[in-house]
Parts: sequence; structure tokens; C-alpha cells
Amino acid sequence: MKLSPDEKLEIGKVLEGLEHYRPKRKGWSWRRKRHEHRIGPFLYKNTSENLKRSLPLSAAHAFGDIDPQCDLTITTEIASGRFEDDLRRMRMAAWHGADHIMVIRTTGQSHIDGLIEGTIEGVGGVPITRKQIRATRKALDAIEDEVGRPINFHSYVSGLAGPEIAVLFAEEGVNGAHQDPQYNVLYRDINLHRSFVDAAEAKRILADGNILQLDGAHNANATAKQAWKVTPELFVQHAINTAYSRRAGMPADRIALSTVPPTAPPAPKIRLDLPYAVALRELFAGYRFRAQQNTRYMEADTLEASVTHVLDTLLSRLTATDIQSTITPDEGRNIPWHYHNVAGVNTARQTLMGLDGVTEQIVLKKDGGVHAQVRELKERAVLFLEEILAGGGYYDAVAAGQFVDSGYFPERNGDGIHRDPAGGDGAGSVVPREADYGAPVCSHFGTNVYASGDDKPCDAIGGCSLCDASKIRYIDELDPEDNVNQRLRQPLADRAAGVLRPEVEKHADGVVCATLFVPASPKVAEAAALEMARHMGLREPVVLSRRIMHPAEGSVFEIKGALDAAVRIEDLQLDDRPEPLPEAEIEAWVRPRQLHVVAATVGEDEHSVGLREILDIKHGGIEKYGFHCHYLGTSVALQRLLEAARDTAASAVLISTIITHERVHERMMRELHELAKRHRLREKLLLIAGGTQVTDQMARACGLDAGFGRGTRGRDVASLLVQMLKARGS
Ligand code: Z97
Repeated sequence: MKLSPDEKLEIGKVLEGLEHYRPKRKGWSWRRKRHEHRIGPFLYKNTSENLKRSLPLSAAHAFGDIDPQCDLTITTEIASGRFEDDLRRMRMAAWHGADHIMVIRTTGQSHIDGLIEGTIEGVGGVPITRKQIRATRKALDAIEDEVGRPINFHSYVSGLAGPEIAVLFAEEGVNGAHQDPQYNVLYRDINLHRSFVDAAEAKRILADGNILQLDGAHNANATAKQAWKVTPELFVQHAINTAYSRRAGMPADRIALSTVPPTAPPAPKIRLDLPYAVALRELFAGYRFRAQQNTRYMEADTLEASVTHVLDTLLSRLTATDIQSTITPDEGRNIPWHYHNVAGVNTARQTLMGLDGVTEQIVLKKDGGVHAQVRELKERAVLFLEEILAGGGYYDAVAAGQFVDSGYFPERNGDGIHRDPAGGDGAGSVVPREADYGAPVCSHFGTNVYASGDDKPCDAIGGCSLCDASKIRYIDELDPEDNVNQRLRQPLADRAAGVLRPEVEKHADGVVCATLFVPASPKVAEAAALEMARHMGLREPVVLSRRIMHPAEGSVFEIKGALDAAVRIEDLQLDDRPEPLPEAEIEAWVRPRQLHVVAATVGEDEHSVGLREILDIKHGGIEKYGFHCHYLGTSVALQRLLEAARDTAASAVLISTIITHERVHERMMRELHELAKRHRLREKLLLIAGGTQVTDQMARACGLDAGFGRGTRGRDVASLLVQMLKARGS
């Protein structure tokens, strides 16, 4: 399957022959770092290889459309609830620089007791099935070819089906996974013993599959009432999972700690979070870090969330993270939409490029305040560990509610999570292994009778699904209603009919978002905003975010609702004007030629602002490209303009005419053309008119070379001048 940038990703092609598809590569990929990397006008210090195709940051046009890629892996979490929608979102995110795509599953899939087949639609995610994973990997294989960089696909190994899920991931080429038995225990009430036994097996499988593991410590941060107070415990959680992973056979560089800067403004974020990050780096030297964005204090305001994200990313750069997560500002709002994903990815990309090389200029103080805070955090973590030992070990500590207590250890609040070691899902399901136990796949922790000689263990059983893909059984979706073919019906029918609908959450769902400011007190304003949204034709409007501007003066609301609008592409009037030439190309042609232009408003027209903006360098007027502009003033006689054009040997005359009563603007244009002809200047001069009521068609009908209306920028005029002068052989 090959993607072409100007064509949509065809889900039909992804599904075609899916039962036989094998991933192109397996295992985790890091970006290829470049230290001294010249890109456009700059020398970068912390970049990786450029992409083959991408969409640069908006400001890039001022720097030759460069798109430097930072050296950190960039994560985004995609979870539309339908895998076929997710694939398009992944492609968009990849074009903006994401190369670690996490697909969150149905809420609480850890509660599902085994692998499930058949894709049912999830609440905020899709359950993990072979079909969904394989389709995703297949699409990502094509997307990574399109952008020119490996893309890591990530999901979760948890719940009672953990080891089975790990096998599935290893078979299908999933590249990264969360795996942490403490997550099962604390957040999903799965039996302690079962969780740790399963974890050893799952970790072994992930290790053999070269899959990067993320732990689950960040969940304490997201759950605790006061996230900055669980910091000592976070170190302990990282340590338990890391030590356990090593014992299960994971190499250090396949273990990534999932960390979150614990606070957000108005807390004094950097003062609290920096020592935390430094202590973590010092304690876990040699391991990889995945810096998750702080979502604990993320409210509905996306701008506020973005600022926290920028500060999080600053910490990542200062304390050497390997993966920067960009969980969208919408995770805090539970509405993971693709354009917020892209905004999150761009926040990280923009921040990291802005911080390029910063550690060569700024060093963290090793003494004083930070040092003392680092030491204190470590001491509290050691005390936490000592208390576990004194209390009889990990199981007893969990039973006693030592974890996710919102006291700053050793202070305690008594609100920690208690789990009975003999209780929870799967309690009593762990049985001792028989001495002649034979594992069904080669990756296995512990006794396996087949693993005796030098041969692969599965040789004894005629191969396993990890070594021989033909052993994998592919089961398609079983639900006759909720399956991809049914769900695609409407979108494909729309496509065939040339119909477009707006989209936010799901393909062509008609959802739109609107921003409304209402000048009243908050309650009145909110009710009014919803009513106004209904007037706009939005069905079932809901307020997504509200911000009081002033208790009496008014509030601003972000509202979403459904708009029943289907637009036929064939009915659209498309702007067929060509894109203006790139700025650098315009300047390179104009500057050496010393071109002159005369300009004025004509007739009895005193409206000079529009024309001045087209000429003036300050707002991007044509002066900027090297045109010598002779502005003659307002209400200038046409005769005078032509004399000035002759005196300066100008290439063009630009007139502005705003007043239109009795069609005076058209008369001015016609007269300019006639007068230039009479003076035998017409061939030498380009004659161009501008004004709010002027159109290109009108200006040409009046004998001029071009006309520009509302919204014209200097670049549009300069570009056309260059093209016309070139065509005349100037
Ligand atoms: C992140 N936004 O980026 P369920 N194991 C671990 C987890 O953290 C999770 C699961 C399993 C977050 C991810 C929350 N984390 C979202 C260590 C989920 C899977 O029980 O199937 O819902 O969770 O890390």
C-alpha cells in the first residue's frame, strides 16, 4: 500500500488482504540524532534527520519553509473510538512530527478477562483486537514511508489478559507498550499475585519483541488529590517496576519511565518540578524517560493547557527526556480530537526547536536550593522504601494503603488505595507450574520443557506464532452491525456523491465548535450563548469551556454542537487564482533589476490607507522586495501619474479607487488605459487598480492589466508584477 500526499488514505485498501498482512518491521525505533545540523539559515544542535514530507510550523515560511525535527520522540494519543478514523488522524499527526502513536483502548479494557475478537466501538477508544492492531500497523507502515521516518505504534499490556496481549503485540509489530503490575493492582483492582506473575511473563515477551516498555507511575500523579505530594512514591513505583523488569529480562534501554512534571501554574511549577526531574534523572541514570504532559491540572482552557505543556517541555529539555508526550489538552476534557492532537504535537515541536542548544548556554546549579530539594526528595523516597520493608513488604504496604496517599511522605493523610492481597480480580488463579510445563510460544519466563537444547523451544512443537506467522489465526469482526464496513457506509456514500460535512469527533459527524462572547453575568451569558448556538442551527449545543472576562461585563464560551450541513463539492465556487510566488523568489528577481513603481489614489479619492499598506514595508508591502515606490498622494490626476511614470522609467502604475458612486472607479480605470495609449506608454507600463469594489475581471474589462479587491496583500501584487514583467521579457 502506497500513499500519495494528494490522496486520502483509503480504508478499503488497508482492509484489503489484511488477513495476510505482516508488519514491515518490528521493535522500537529512536530518531536518528544529528548534533551539528545545518537546516536553512541555522545550525542546530539537538535535531534528528529531516522528514521527507511534513507540514512545517506556521512561522517557517519566514525561514525558507524549514521543518527541523527535534531529537526527542514525540508522542500523541489518538482515540476517536473508531480505528478507521484513528488512521486518518495518525497520518495528520505524523505530518506534523509525531512518531509515537498511542492508541488508547476502550475505557477500562483492563477489566476484560481475555483477548476479544471483533471490533466493538469503545467509549473513548477501541478495544484491542488483532484486526484493529493489524490495520493500524499496516496504515502506519504506509504513513512512515510517506513521511520518511519510522513511526512507533503503542498500546497497553494490562488486565488479566496481559501476557496474551503481549504475545498479540509481538506478533503484530506493536512497538511500545505500557506494562506495570502496580497499575493492575492499584487502579484496576486485579489480584496482586496474579498481576506480578503475569507481569513477569508479559515483560519477557515484550523484551524479546524489542518493544519499549512504559511504566505506570504517572497514574499516581494523575490520581492523587495533590499530585506534587506523591513525588517520593513515584520514585518508588518507578524503582519497583524497573527492578522487576530487569529481573524478567528487559534490557535497560527498553525501559522507559513514565514521568509527569507534578504541578501546573499558578503553583510555582519550575521550582517544584525541576528538582523532582533532576532527582529522577540521577536515580535512574541509564534508563529512558517518557515525559507525559501534565493533565492533572488541565481544565477546559486549551491555551492555559498549552502554557503548562510548554513549561513541561522546558523541563524535558533541561533534564534530558527521551520521549515527549503531547497528550492533547483534550484528555483533560475527555474529547480527544484530531486537531487538538496536532496542536499538542506542534506545541512540543515549537518549544523544542525554540530550545535547541539551550543546555550549551544554561547549566543547572548543582548547589544551593535545587540540590537541597533533590536531596530531600530522595530521602523521602528512601524512607518510603524503608517503611515498605518494615511493614512486611510490598503486599502488606498495599494492604495498608501506603500508595497514592495524598500526604507528603512520611506525612500521611489516610486516603491511600487499599488492596487485599488475597482479593481482587483473578484472586486464587495462580497455580504452581508443573515441572514439565511447556510454553506455547518461545518467549517465556520460567520453566519451559521445550527450552532444553540449542534449538528454538518451539521446534519441539512444530513452531510458534512468534517465530512462524502462519501459525497466527486471524479472526475478523464478528458484530454484524458495529463493524468497519457498516460504519464506512455513510462516509463512502458521501464521498461518492461529492458531499462534505464538518467533522470533529468522528468521520463527517457534523460536529462544529463555535466561540461566543456574551456581555452579561456568567449564568445569564451561558444560557444566552447556548440559545445563540441554537439560532446558529447547532443541534444539542454543549458548553466545552467558559472563562469569565469580568463578573458583570461578560464571559466567553466554546460551544460544540451538530450542524446538519452537507455541502456539494460541485456547487462550490473555488478561488482559482494561483498562489503567489514564494517571497524569496520575488525578491531575488526584483532587487537586482531596480524596478520603479508609481502609485496614487485617483479621482476625488482620499482613501490612502489601503494603497499605502500595499506599498509600505512595515506591513509587508511591495517595497520589501526591492521595488522603488513613488507614492504621489491622494486624488492625483491620471496625467500626473503617467508623467511620473515616464520620469522614473517605471514598470508599473498602481492606482487605488475606493469611491464607486456613478461608477467613477470604472471610469478612472478606463481613462488611465486610454491616456497611457495616447502617450504611447501603454506597452511599457503595467496598469493595475485596487480598491474594495474592484475585481480583476472588472479591471481587465476596463483595459487594465489586473485588478485587486478586498484582502489583497503586498505579496499578491508583487507576485503578479513579477510574473507579468517576466512574461513581457523585462
Ligand atoms: C498515558 N494518557 O499517556 P485500562 N497500563 C498502564 C496505564 O497507564 C494504562 C493502562 C495500562 C495516559 C494513558 C491511562 N493509562 C491513559 C500503566 C492507562 C490501560 O485499564 O485498559 O483503561 O488502561 O500514559
